[in-house]
Amino acid sequence: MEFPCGHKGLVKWVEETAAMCRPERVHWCDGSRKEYDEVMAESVRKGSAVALERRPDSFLFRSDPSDVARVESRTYISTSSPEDAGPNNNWIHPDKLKEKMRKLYSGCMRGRTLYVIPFSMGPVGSPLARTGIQITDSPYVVCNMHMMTRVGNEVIKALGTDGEFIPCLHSVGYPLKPGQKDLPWPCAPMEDKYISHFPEENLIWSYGSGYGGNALLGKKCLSLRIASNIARREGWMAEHMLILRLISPEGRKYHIAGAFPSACGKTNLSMIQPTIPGWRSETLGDDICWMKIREDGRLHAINPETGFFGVAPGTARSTNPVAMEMLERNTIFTNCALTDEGNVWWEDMGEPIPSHAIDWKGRDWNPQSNEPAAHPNARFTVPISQCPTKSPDWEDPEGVPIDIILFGGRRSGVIPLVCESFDWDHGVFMGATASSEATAAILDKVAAVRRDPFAMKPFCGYHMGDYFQHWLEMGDRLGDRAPRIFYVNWFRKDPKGRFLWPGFGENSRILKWMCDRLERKVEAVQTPAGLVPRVEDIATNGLSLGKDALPELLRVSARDWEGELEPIQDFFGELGSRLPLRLRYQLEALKRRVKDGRSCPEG
Ligand code: O2Y
Ligand code: MN
Repeated sequence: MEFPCGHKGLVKWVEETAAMCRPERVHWCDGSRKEYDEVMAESVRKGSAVALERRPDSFLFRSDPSDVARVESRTYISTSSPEDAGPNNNWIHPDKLKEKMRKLYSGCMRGRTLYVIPFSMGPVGSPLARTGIQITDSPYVVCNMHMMTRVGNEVIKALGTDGEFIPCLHSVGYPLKPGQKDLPWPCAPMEDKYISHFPEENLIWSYGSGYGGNALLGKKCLSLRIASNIARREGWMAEHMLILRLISPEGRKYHIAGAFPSACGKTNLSMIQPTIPGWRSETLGDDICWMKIREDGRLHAINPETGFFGVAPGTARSTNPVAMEMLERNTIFTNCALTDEGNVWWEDMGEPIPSHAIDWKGRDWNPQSNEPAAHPNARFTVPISQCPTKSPDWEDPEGVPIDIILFGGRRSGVIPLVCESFDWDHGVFMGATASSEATAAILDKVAAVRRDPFAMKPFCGYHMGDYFQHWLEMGDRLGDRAPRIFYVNWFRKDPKGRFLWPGFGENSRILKWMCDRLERKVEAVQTPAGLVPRVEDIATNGLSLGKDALPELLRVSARDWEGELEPIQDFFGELGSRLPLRLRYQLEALKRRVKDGRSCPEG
């Protein structure tokens, strides 16, 4: 083994890991394009990837049908005490979990290369950045990490001889016997998959899955689950948020951080093209946001990633033209369909349906086939540098000052199109009670409402009650320099089940209203839910909305909100004594407002 690094702690960890996992060789990644091209070429040669004839420098991987998404049931927060992991996480004691996983790791890389990936989340040298070292036996992970993070020698250099790093160990969990033929997508059976986090020692161990959030450990594991713990200890915030810059016709820049559960159009919003004349926007990130209070007393944000790992199905010129342009070259596709021309295709792509394709399982497919050609969680991986709307400041190591925090969810009724919080604590209550309906595709028409506080339910690496408390304390420190908080719901429907709001670029009209609120240009209407726009303050010129649509979108019915109270109370009840008192007060205040609202004639 060759160790291109003078960091004794790192070398020792790599040596010990190699002794346990028994790879055939060890490769230290330098992050170069040459390295990416070689690892990709090897993946093509071995039959794991297909080079796409119709898209320059682009490749298609097909996963094992059992390994297609994050697996929350196999994801653990392993702390000494189960209370610290909270009811929002699966828990096993670290000693027991490590014993179990060491057995799985023993010899698990036989016949494979162990790659050492030094990576930085955030610009190297930024006061907000963190270093990780991922060990993996997956070439797919190496190529994706190249796009999603800053990989290589500059990270090793910045670490020096004793710098701090977060060890991230990953194996697909499929050792090869001598002479055994490999699979295109090796992985372990579900019962052997573990995505484990040890926040007390900033350590990540992942075994058995090669897919996305389970395997690209810089993303959900480090940047959210482990970072949320570090951020709490150190007084900053690691959030599941997009970052967007909106620029007014006068050139005033507004920075928006937004948390939305999956299937709410977070990536689309991060690449919004405003439809209101004179307004522009720039993309800073679509998934993760690290925020810290700086010397000016404001919250500054960076996106620690360098790429997008987005859902392909539904991405189209009509929904996200920016993404479609970005994906024209140098993109890794996973679980999309392959056309006979050597291109990718997916459902709701807005391109003609091919008369024949190879589906994500590698089978012949035609429009009469009973299954979708692309998996619903098929993905693209692409560098931010290719994004046509990227902000020139997307890599600013100091971050951008956040003016507006958005929460949202997908609700067909009750929740208005937009609502401003009365103050920070009320905004935290909005984030804490955020909810979304599973789409009909998932739950066969029954629109079940699920609580997804701050869109962090699967990603908060500690007790959710303590997380709420951390948000409250950040507000105390920010005082009058705190961003303003808004809740949006682009998905309200009329009684016939049709969306009332057109969404996409038109959402800029709602973002503009928020900016007008910051500038004190418009008043708002006080409702039990919060502060809602006056109909006349939303710019609707050029929109073909029915005359009743906007009043309906902004309507807050105390009667409807009464139905929200019990589910919130039940959800808060699950958090037990760690639910902050200040959120209990918020719930009581909401109850009072709803009761008072009901006694109004229009209640
Ligand atoms: O299914 C996966 O492993 C990907 S999950 C993911 C990927 C990119 C951005 N967000 C998410 C998420 O689950 O929030
Ligand atoms: Mn996400």
